[in-house]
Amino acid sequence: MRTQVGIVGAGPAGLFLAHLLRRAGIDCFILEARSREYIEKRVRAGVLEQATVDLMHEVGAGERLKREGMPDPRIDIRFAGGHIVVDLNELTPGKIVTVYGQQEVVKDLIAAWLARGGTIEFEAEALGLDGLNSERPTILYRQNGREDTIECDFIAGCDGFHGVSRPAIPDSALTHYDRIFPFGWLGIVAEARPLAEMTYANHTRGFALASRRGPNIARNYVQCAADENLDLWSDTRIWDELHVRLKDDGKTELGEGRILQKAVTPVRAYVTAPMQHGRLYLAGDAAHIVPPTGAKGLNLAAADVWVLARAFAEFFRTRSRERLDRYSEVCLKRVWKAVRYSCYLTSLLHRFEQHTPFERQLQLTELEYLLRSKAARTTIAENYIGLPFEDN
Ligand code: RFL
Ligand code: PHB
Repeated sequence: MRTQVGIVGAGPAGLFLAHLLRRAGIDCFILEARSREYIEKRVRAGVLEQATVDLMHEVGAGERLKREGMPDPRIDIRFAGGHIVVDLNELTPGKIVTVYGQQEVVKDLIAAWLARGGTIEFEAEALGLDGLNSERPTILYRQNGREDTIECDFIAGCDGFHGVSRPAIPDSALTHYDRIFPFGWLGIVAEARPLAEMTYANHTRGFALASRRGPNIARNYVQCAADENLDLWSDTRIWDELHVRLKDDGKTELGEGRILQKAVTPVRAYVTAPMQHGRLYLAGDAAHIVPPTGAKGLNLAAADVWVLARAFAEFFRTRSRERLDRYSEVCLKRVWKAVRYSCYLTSLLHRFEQHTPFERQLQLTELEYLLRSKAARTTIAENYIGLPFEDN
């Protein structure tokens, strides 16, 4: 079997890429290790930058998003010294973000892809990549207990942080940049009334975040240990911590309800450079992850493949590899800005056990400054709504 671009992984990166390639008349083959049901139910991100929303429309998968996406014109930050309102609409005129679950994005992209006659090989796990420095790299995969190979002009490694693509590159060809924060996030989805606004909290007991997935579906997080034992977190304890940390002392703002899902997420920044090797191009979490505080991971995946699709289109139109050769350099400039921002917000909002009183005081002073300075809030807003997708 042969294809122009072999895509490993049907997460947001792989699916957006497939749509963009199809529009450019480029043939691709998508392999996904998990079942369709599994990836459509995997609860993860929820904040879409406007450029990501625009991309959903551009690939013809934006209809439900338009109806059900929740435009979010502001974010709030609560801390001991007060309540910071970051008015996105005012600070970045006319720009906002949209809350829409990642699994809904994935569902819509899959449905639109299949509706156009595309195929996805589900439960087809890539086992290894070969010939990356040749003209015909191959993907070895297993499906229904059978092993098979697909020959490609190029391979797009969109298989997330734990995939096989990045490890297929000789380690000596890569530089890894890594920062593991000494805590995790315990995230829940609950049938409960969310807070009225997307609210982040810096509290002496730790960070908390109140987001949502619908008018009656809350998506909330509390800072916990990196290796937290979920058995120690009864539903009552979770709700109590959320009320305290979000300064909802009278328990009047945040509704409580049945918890549908509970999981711990690591807080980590990681970047590999370069994001390409021979005829393999990494995109999304396969190449980088960011702490969830900035809500950037899914949006970075979309930005990467937007650049990659244009580079493939140029190659297949003109046989010039000029854009492909610059892929990593172009993406990493934006990636590092998102890493910088996500680490900044993480440092600003979390409790660090090892902080000295001096460092804690600096953190509070930064929050106090944000409360008073429109310029400081504008910096947060400009990054939150997302830096432009750029291809040079
Ligand atoms: P994905 O989504 O991990 O998709 C990779 C796909 O590849 C498949 N795969 C393989 N397929 C074939 N063969 C193999 N050998 C394979 N190995 C893996 C996997 O099954 C999977 O389907 O990566 P992608 O496409 O790069 O997308 C990245 C995003 O998923 C990720 O960055 C975000 O979820 C991060 N993130 C957030 N990002 C945002 O932009 N906004 C947010 O609000 C936000 N909140 C979050 C987040 C991530 C979180 N968690 C759980 C890590 C909140 C949380 C809690
Ligand atoms: C979410 O809704 O899941 C969410 C919102 C904001 C973040 C991270 C996750 O920073």
